[in-house]
Formats: sequence, C-alpha cells, structure tokens
Amino acid sequence: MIRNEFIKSWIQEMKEWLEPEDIIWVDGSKDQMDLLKNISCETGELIKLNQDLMPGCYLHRSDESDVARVEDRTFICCKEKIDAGFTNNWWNPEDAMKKLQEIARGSYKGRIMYVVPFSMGRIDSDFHKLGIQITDSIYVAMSMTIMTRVGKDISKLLNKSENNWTKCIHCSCSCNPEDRYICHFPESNTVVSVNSAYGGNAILGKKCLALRLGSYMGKKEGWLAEHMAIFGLKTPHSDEIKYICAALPSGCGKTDLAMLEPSKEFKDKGYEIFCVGDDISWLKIREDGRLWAVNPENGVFGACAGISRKTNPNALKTSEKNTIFTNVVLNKDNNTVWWENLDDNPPENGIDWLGEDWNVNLGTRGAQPNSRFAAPLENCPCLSSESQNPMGVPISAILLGVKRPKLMPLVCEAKDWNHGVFMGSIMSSETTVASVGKTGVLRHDPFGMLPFCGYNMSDYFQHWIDIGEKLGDKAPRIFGINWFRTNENGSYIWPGFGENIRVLDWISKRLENKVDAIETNVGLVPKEEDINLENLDISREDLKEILSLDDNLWNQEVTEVKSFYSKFDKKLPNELIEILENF
Ligand code: OXD
Ligand code: MN
Repeated sequence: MIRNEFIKSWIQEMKEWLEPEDIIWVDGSKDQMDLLKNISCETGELIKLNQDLMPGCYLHRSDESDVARVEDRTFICCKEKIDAGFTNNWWNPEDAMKKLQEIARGSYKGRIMYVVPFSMGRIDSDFHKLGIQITDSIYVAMSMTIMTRVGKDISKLLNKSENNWTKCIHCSCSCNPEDRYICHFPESNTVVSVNSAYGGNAILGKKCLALRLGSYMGKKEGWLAEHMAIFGLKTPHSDEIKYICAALPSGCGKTDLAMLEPSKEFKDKGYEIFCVGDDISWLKIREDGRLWAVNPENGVFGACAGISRKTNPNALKTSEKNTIFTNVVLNKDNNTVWWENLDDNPPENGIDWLGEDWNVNLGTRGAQPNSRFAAPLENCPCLSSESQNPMGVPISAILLGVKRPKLMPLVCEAKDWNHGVFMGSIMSSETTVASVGKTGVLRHDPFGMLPFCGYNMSDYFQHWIDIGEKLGDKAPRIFGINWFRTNENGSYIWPGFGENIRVLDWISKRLENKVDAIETNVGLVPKEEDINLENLDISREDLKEILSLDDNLWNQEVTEVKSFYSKFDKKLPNELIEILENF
C-alpha cells in the first residue's frame, strides 16, 4: 500500500495525462506474475512454450520496426546543452516534455496502467536506487519484474523515500518509429520513453536509470555507473578469487565473458569463472580504499544470436526456465524455441519472428538478429556466491574490450591508471545489431559508454581521473582486450569463448606479478611464451600477429584520435591530452 504523498500525486498526474482504464500495482509475487502471463497468453502478447522442457518460459514477438535501441532518438534533456556534451543528442527539457506530453496524451485509453515499484540493487545494500515505472505494456511490466527487484519490501521503502526515486514513464503508443523518443531528464530524475517496447528502450531501470541517469548521479555522488560485466576468476596459482569488471561495447561479448566456461584442460586444472553481472556495474570506493562493484540488475537481457552449447552453455542454461524470449523461431512440433547457430537442428515446422511459417529451406532468417531473452540472474549455473553480497565485490582489474579486426592487440595492460583512462577514452569498436543502424561500422565508443553516458564525456573522463587519484595504489589495474583480430580471409584468428581463459590467465599472472610484459605504444603486451597455447590449434606465428601493433595503422589511429579529441570542449582533461601528444 503506497502512502507516500509524492507518489500518490504523481500517479494522479499520470492518470490525468494518460487516461488509463484501470491500474494494476505490480508486486513481484509469483501468483501475480502467473496471472499476468495468463492474461498475456489470452491477448496473444505471449505464447506459452513447452512447460515440461522449458518451465515458466514464454515467447513474445515485437512490432517489426521495434527490435533494437534507437540511439538517434535517445536524448539527454538537461538545461544546458554543454552538460549533455557533443556525444549525446540534447533537447531542452521544456520543449522535450511538451512534445512527449502531446504524443502520449490519452494513450492509455482502454488500457491498463501497470505501476512497477522497483529497485536497482539490493535494498539491504547502501548502494541501490529506487524507481517507479509505469507502462501500458504487460510484456514490459513482466520484463521489469525479471530484470529489476520488485516486491512489497520495495513499496515499503518507497513510502519512506519522499521524492527520492526515479520517475519512469513508458508509453507504447502505436510503436510509431517516427514518434519514438527515449528522453532522460537528469535534473528532475525522470525518464520518458514513447513508441517502443524493445527492452533497451522500455525496461527503464536498465539502460535509462542504471546507466544514463546512474552515470549522472554517480558523477554528483562520487561513484561510477559503467557498461561492464562483473565476474570472479579462480586460478590454480592463487588462493584468492579475483574480481574483474569488463567494459565492452554492446554486442561484443560481455555476457559470454561473464559466464565463460573455461576449455576442458583449464577447467581440469582448476580455472573457474563466477558471474556477478553481465551488463552493468556500479562502482564505488569503500572504507578499505578499494573499488567495489555491484550489479544493479536482477536478470539477464541477453542476445540469443551467437549463443549455443559450444559458445556459451551457461547463458543457454540461464534461459531454460522462467524466461521470456523475444523474436526467436517457434518450433511448432515441440513448442520450443530456436535461433540461427543455436544448433544444427533447425525446426522443420517453424514460425519465424514475424509470425510466418518458416524452415531453413526458405533461405530467410528465422530469428531476428537482435532476438533476446530475459531471464532471472539466479538461473545462471556459474553464478558467484558473492553476487548477492550487499557490499558488492572488490575489483582487481578492469578490462576494456573492443572489436577491432586489424588494430588492437589480443591483450595489453595500461601503464598506469591515467593511461588506462586514456585507453578507455580512445576505444573504437564496430557497431552491432544491438542498436538500429548499420552494423560493422567502426566508431568511437569510449568505455563502451557512447550510448549510455548521461552527461558530458569530458566531465566523465575527468571523473575517472579523480576516482583514480582517490584510489592511489589501491586502484585496479586496467587492461585492453580484443578477441576479434582477423586474417587475410576475414576469419577470426583467436578462437575466443572458452579459450579466452588463456588471456585471463595472463591477466591474473600480471596481477600477481608473476610475468613480465613488453612496453609498446599501446601499453604492456605479453611475451609470446607467456600465453598458454597448449592443445590449441593456433600457431606461435598467429599469436605473434595478434599481439602485434601495426605502426602504420597506429599512426593513422593517433591522427584519428586527435581529430576525435578536437571535438571535445575545454573540459577534456589535460592528463589525456598530454598522453596523446606524446605519440
Ligand atoms: C544491451 C545493449 O542490450 O547494450 O545490453 O544494447
Ligand atoms: Mn549492454
């Protein structure tokens, strides 16, 4: 029962604006979730899958035009344009709100307004943020229940929280791409998303609160909100599990890394990975002077494409129960799901993501390339025992990953914290299907945060430098990784997936000061003999190639980065400019 007067008057305001037929408060209970699932099966918004093989699993199909994040329609609506910075689309808050009010006025007519009180982060942690999402989409309401923490205890806490929670307004409207806007109002702690029900645009606790508004709050309150997976690494050469954060741009393998199953020989020797989170990390300095990370999410919103028993068995197992799939193939014969590359057994009688009869002989794709699953994090077979620790986990290393077929080495270490911040600031990577637009286009994506930093990026880099200064010698070490170097045929040279444990092994040995490295322009790269290639079908020559840096390409990169840096305002930190000028 909500008694908070701020919430009551906001709900009243929303009712007057959106004109719902009725209101349902979502309480996160299993009974209510079952009821919502039943209702959505009746309306056709969900399809019940084979409950013997996939208990609690459902399939949803989206509007054809609504399958990914829309960066060109995502706005930071703060008073001063400079506070959004040149990497964001800016919109004056009053004009933006006026337009959004027009678009969504009366749009809940004949529909139910689902009210979802939620928390990002555990509420028994000092590190959580409360929000209330309203939505007219039962699918979005259910997805929020999987991805965030929803429950009676959260409503109780909200009662005591006056106006200290994020207002998240979601209106599906007619899903018209021309009128699709994802707007963030950092100064009034509000998100408004209209005309999309795609997770990244509509599950507002995730990218909108935990990253865009989160990064803005973090800057003000002295912590970091990052697009990073978090995992524990156990090796036979240390008694201690080392916790690592990994920033990779969307669609470049954070989930695969966070749930990595080491290849057999490494597993047999005692290497293990424990997943804490696969997409977002909130980091703060705790009393011991170290940087600690929590995963503010409670679920995994994973990409299906590319996931198979070979590439990421743990993600596959994570999606085996209580999961909502979106835009995959329905196998009519056994009522299960399928997507390209899952296995060599495509359904003979399938229905594709558009709802049409389908089989491979048609030569078309069955699943949408950015098809997704939303699953409870607790399903993950390699979940870390620390994943629910309210304190989070202490971070020993930060990895910065890119998809660069020709340039960056397989792995290299930053010379120090500020050099690591420089490495993050110059990250460029190829675009993927996670956002609308061309894929495979190289673009600057500092720290993988280009679409998610809710304020001026010069200030963001400064914030990183300031955090490093406070951490001093307790700062995590920073490493660059690039699994994606290709040969002259365009094939990946490094096998990736479970074999990436070999690179993590080198990183862990660096952390324990067990191996030396060679200083190069990009940072400290491994000696070839320090990367274990035992039982791997890759030659020392190939390894040499992917550890190397082509001087010509590097010089071109420096020129390119200079031009990128010249777009920043005067607040771009001198520490970074000096590093660049030394090339
Ligand atoms: C995601 C993304 O879905 O980054 O996590 O787009
Ligand atoms: Mn992401």
